Amino acid sequence: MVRAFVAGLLALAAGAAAKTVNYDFNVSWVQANPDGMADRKVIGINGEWPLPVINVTKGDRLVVNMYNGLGDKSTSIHWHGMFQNGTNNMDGASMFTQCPIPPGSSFTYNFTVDQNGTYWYHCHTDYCYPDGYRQALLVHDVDAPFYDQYEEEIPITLSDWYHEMMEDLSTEFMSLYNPSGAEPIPDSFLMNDGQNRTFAVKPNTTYLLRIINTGNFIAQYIYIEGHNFTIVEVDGVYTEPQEASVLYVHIAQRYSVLLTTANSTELNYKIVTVADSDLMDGIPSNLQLNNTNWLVLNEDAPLEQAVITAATSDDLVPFDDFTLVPTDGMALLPEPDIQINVTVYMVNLMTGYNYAELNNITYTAPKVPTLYTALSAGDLRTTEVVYGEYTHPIVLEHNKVVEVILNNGDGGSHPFHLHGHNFQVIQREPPLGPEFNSYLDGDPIGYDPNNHTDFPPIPIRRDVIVLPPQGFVVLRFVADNPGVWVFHCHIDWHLASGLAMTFVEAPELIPTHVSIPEDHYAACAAAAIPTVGNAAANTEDYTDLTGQNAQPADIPDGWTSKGEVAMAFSVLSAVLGIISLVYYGLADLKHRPKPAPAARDSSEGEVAAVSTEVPSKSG
Ligand SMILES: *[C@@H]1O[C@H](CO)[C@@H](O)[C@H](O)[C@H]1NC(C)=O
Ligand SMILES: *[C@@H]1O[C@H](CO)[C@@H](O)[C@H](O)[C@H]1NC(C)=O
Ligand SMILES: *[C@@H]1O[C@H](CO)[C@@H](O)[C@H](O)[C@H]1NC(C)=O
Ligand SMILES: *[C@@H]1O[C@H](CO)[C@@H](O)[C@H](O)[C@H]1NC(C)=O
Ligand SMILES: *[C@@H]1O[C@H](CO)[C@@H](O)[C@H](O)[C@H]1NC(C)=O
Ligand SMILES: *[C@@H]1O[C@H](CO)[C@@H](O)[C@H](O)[C@H]1NC(C)=O
Ligand SMILES: *[C@@H]1O[C@H](CO)[C@@H](O)[C@H](O)[C@H]1NC(C)=O
Ligand SMILES: *[C@@H]1O[C@H](CO)[C@@H](O)[C@H](O)[C@H]1NC(C)=O
Ligand SMILES: *[C@@H]1O[C@H](CO)[C@@H](O)[C@H](O)[C@H]1NC(C)=O
Ligand SMILES: *[C@@H]1O[C@H](CO)[C@@H](O)[C@H](O)[C@H]1NC(C)=O
Ligand SMILES: *[C@@H]1O[C@H](CO)[C@@H](O)[C@H](O)[C@H]1NC(C)=O
Ligand SMILES: *[C@@H]1O[C@H](CO)[C@@H](O)[C@H](O)[C@H]1NC(C)=O
Ligand SMILES: [Cu+2]
Repeated sequence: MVRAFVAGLLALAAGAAAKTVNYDFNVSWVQANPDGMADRKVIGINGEWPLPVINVTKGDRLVVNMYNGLGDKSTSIHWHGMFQNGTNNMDGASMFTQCPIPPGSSFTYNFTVDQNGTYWYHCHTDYCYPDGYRQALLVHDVDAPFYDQYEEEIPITLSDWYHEMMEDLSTEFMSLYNPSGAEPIPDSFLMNDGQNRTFAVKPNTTYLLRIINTGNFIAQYIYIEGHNFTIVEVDGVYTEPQEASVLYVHIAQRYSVLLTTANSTELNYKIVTVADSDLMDGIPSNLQLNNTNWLVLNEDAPLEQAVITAATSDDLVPFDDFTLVPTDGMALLPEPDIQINVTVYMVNLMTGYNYAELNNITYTAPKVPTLYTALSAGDLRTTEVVYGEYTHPIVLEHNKVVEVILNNGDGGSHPFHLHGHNFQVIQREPPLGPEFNSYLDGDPIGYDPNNHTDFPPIPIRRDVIVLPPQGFVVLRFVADNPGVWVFHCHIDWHLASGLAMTFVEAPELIPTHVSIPEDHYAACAAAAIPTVGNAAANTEDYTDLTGQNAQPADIPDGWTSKGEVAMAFSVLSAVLGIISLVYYGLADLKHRPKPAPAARDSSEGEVAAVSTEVPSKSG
């Protein structure tokens, strides 16, 4: 059946022009119980959940008319991995490229898909996709180098799952009672939005598995007993085939793998997923970290639960994606024109809540979506000042080579995503594998430009990279896509905590590259969000940011360590007569406190690195 579908596309590709794929999405709350443990409200489309998988052929135009029928929540759709070259306003990132679409409003997404591989779509407005608003988007390509090597495709989404609504979890998360920033622990893990999935397959037959982590928070290992994978695509980039037995798929990452089934129909094979418990502050005893689903070769053979020999997820050795090579052979980009050096920190600010910062900025949404500021600021659009301090804007000149040095001052791993591009990953320490947590033993170690291993001649490119605990990654891309692009951690808790910054790329070209349809402005009007002005919505003087949304102040000296802050705020809560509200421990050690503001320039507790001579523009 799938083959018939693909054959139809082949006929199309051979002669006819690319087609338009139309969807009407009426977004509303529906009930679901994917793990069999709790009925809950989820965000459905046209009254259904799981949501529709979107299939397009490379070159197609995708038009999605979305109506927000939720009644009580604003939304948007981000087409994860789509470069939106010339259609920046279709990127779906609320307050970056559009207004959040309020209940009762409609909004049309309309863009062409001229990329390869495996993608997904998800809400990109405060805390919305983990309520179920996410699904696969698959691009079919008859010219894929592995196209004639498989018989059928099998899309596989992995996700963590919560029984409580994001709305309720988020108020516990960002609160005085959670000064350590411990993320809510999921209640279960899903495959294709359910559990105990069976995939009927034929023996000795090759399939293309398209694996996507559509979760909120937790990375998962995946392997299939008795089989290996051959990786052929990551995040939309075809790769030279490489064999792997275990994959580590962090939030928003995708892998396409060829899988040849066993010769015999004697047994069914276990597809095993193991949640990365390193990301969790505590593991509730009833949480099923590892789950079994099955490749079914024989309907009469038993479906047994996997017996996991590894004691913890750390004993599984995953494939290191840094070693992959894109089939298009794109060479290492030259020395950068622009170098951005940012470090992840987890901090407490004056509200007493926990925030995430890149250097000293926790992303705080502007009053006007940044793209609309770029469109309305006239010649000042090329200056960073108009975008406000707390959106953490960096203006990138057209076609310059950009290098991002991303250091991790935190003890957790972070899956970083860049909109509008994929990037070359030219360095990562420690590597994915047994050494992954090895920098946790001492202070964080930053990238040293004078002491690094050789860059790969043909580096892997992808759009989500795992930043190791207390380690670093170095990324390069060309600023060849005029527009406003978010660079952020894809753990939704961390995005909400401010782990994001804004690249404003070739702003002088944005007005000629991007035009905003009427319905996009209408959504803003309905949401009472201005569409002209600087980040503070000032239309008179774009350099005057008075009244901009600002991050909370730093905690004054003397309240410097997170432990003390946690203590102070828990004392405060006790004084207020509020007890036993602390569900996740205050004694969290995973998140490393950032040094006090006064100590930022000293070496103590700082990310150690040698500074560089590259003509640089740093965040
Ligand atoms: C899947 O199987 C496990 C083990 O038998 C069971 O505990 C769980 O409830 C099942 N999940 C669903 C959604 O039926
Ligand atoms: C989608 O965009 C194309 C190109 O701008 C335009 O021709 C077409 O009318 C648009 N379709 C819709 C439904 O807006
Ligand atoms: C989309 O493609 C996948 C994988 O080829 C297939 O399983 C699914 O049935 C397709 N969905 C539709 C609606 O065509
Ligand atoms: C498996 O398939 C391959 C290629 O389709 C074929 O050459 C081989 O003989 C098959 N092996 C068995 C045991 O069926
Ligand atoms: C999988 O690959 C490993 C090493 O890469 C090899 O030892 C093992 O035999 C392979 N297993 C299968 C089923 O091909
Ligand atoms: C995309 O697919 C085409 C073949 O359709 C191939 O030539 C090109 O190298 C691929 N690009 C990437 C980034 O995978
Ligand atoms: C299938 O059978 C062939 C020939 O007996 C063997 O070489 C191959 O390893 C088998 N493949 C699997 C997946 O069992
Ligand atoms: C598998 O899950 C069980 C229960 O959740 C846990 O005790 C065990 O350590 C897990 N194994 C791995 C490898 O995570
Ligand atoms: C961050 O540091 C820079 C340079 O020291 C300073 O100019 C800026 O005001 C700081 N921003 C915040 C939000 O603290
Ligand atoms: C260079 O880096 C290596 C590996 O990270 C480290 O062991 C070594 O001490 C560093 N050398 C210098 C001179 O900093
Ligand atoms: C965007 O399109 C321009 C012009 O066709 C091209 O040069 C550039 O490489 C594209 N960038 C991306 C990220 O697709
Ligand atoms: C990056 O910034 C950090 C903190 O300001 C500094 O210690 C480090 O030397 C810088 N690294 C590079 C490569 O510029
Ligand atoms: Cu993160």
